[in-house]
Amino acid sequence: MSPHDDAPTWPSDFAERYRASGWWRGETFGSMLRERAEAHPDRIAVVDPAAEIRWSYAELDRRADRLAAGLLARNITKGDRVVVQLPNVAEFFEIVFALFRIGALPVFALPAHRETEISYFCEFTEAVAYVIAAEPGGYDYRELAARTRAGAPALRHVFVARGEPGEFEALSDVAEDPAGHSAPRPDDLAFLQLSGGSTGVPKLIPRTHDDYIYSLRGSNEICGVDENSVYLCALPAAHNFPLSSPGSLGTLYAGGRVVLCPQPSPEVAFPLIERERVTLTGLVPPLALLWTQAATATAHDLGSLDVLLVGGAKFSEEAARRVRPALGCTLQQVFGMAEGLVNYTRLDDPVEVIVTTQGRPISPDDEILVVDDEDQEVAPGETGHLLTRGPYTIRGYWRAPEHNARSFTEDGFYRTGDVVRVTPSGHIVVEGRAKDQINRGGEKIAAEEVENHILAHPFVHDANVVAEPDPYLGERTCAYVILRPGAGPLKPVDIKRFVRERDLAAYKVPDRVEFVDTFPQTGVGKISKKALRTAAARGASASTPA
Ligand code: OOB
Repeated sequence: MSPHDDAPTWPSDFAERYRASGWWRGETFGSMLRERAEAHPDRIAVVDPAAEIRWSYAELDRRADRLAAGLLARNITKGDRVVVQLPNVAEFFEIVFALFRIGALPVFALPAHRETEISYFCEFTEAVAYVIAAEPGGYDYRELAARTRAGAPALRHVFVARGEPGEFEALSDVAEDPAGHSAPRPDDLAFLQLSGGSTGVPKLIPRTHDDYIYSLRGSNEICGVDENSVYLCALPAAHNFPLSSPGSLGTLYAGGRVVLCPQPSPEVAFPLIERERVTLTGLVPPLALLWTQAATATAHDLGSLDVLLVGGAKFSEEAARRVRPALGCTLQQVFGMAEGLVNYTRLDDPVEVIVTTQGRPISPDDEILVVDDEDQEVAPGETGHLLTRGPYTIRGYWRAPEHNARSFTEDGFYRTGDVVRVTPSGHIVVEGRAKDQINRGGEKIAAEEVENHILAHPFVHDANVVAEPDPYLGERTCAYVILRPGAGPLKPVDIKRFVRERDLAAYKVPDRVEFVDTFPQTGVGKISKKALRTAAARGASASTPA
């Protein structure tokens, strides 16, 4: 099966235009790393302070080559899927570039994912390998791997990148002397990224070398990233924001230095910023708030920091105004999505634009439509649904034809699910969301997914999950639950525990559970999530979380 049967791609006239405009330049991640290693072999590419690792470009290139050879020897080849679930460790880049080089596709799982998510990724993508660290943060991923393998027949290998491999193979034992192999083409898929999603299971986002590298190059230009940049990777490395906006891959593209931060608290990050002379980093709004508070009292020298990117969820104007006074750097708001489109405020935008908008697109070829419920464009400046199409926005999810028919218009625009307006200066302001999702401080939770978990409880008749305001996270989850008649005595914590025990990412466990007798309905008799959200907002201010 050709990759294009799995993933809809750009029509040829668009592809030709994107090439002719110089957006797609025929680069691949494999060739990019090789070129940087040849141009400046000794410059440091990746710093992993916890493991005292400092890999030069030549070292990273050599390691990726050797690992690629070992993967090929294990019959992992072009187009194969490999689930990568690593904390912020140097080996993340080693394995990812090795996979890029042979054209195998990393599937980017997050460290928070548990058996529910990982088995789904392995089964759905028919992954042949799964890469973990043994027990970062005290959680044993080897046990998770053992459970996952039992239900995923295609999974032939589990590689342990850090720590005791136990019954599995250490990643360091995989490396071999390189032999020749064919390289992927620039228009081949490079990896599968995860969608935040609003459906029962996450969808997979197919990105090509051409399109993703263009988004890096564009981001670097807008964010001023060059070979002198030092990027602190504070968010989970595999997420699209710290990966590419401009993130660690953008920094490596520019020949700069990536410093891996094991966790994003000011206590861990500030000393690293001082020691490594970090020039830019990216944070979700709750962390940006925490950092601005901590910065006023810190003894660490944060003077090297030029740019703080904040995105993943709406950053309030009040918080945005505090960034420069507290951290002494320029704020860049980022409104992006793993499906493609990324917007940035520009470094030289007026302060008012930086603190009140979510920026404008990377590319002159990013097409933006703001439409009403009937897909008709609204008047300029009016609020509506954001649709987009462009040189680094996918034309469809991987192996999801039915879903694609809903998430994309007939002429290929992606329905972002975001509700926005565009200012006269062309900047986008995110006003809300039409998709059934909770954005918990940048972590996306599909309501339907959590509802399905609650519905599995034998005492539950029906469940609805909505967002409610939270002063720190922006939003948190509230589950409204109707119990079956005659159900035994049940407390909200019992529902939470039940969901937690289903072995899924902890951030998906509802923050608050409320039992009700009925759900509010709309005029046509459908359950009104809008009314539930209003009720939740009242409840959130009236009660502490159950
Ligand atoms: C980033 O990517 P995803 O795929 O986790 O989530 C995308 C969604 C957007 O559709 C929007 O609903 C929300 O996250 N979002 C924002 C936002 N940035 C993302 N909502 C309001 N304001 C913002 N600044 O979250 C992502 C990917 C690349 C760069 C930055 C963020």
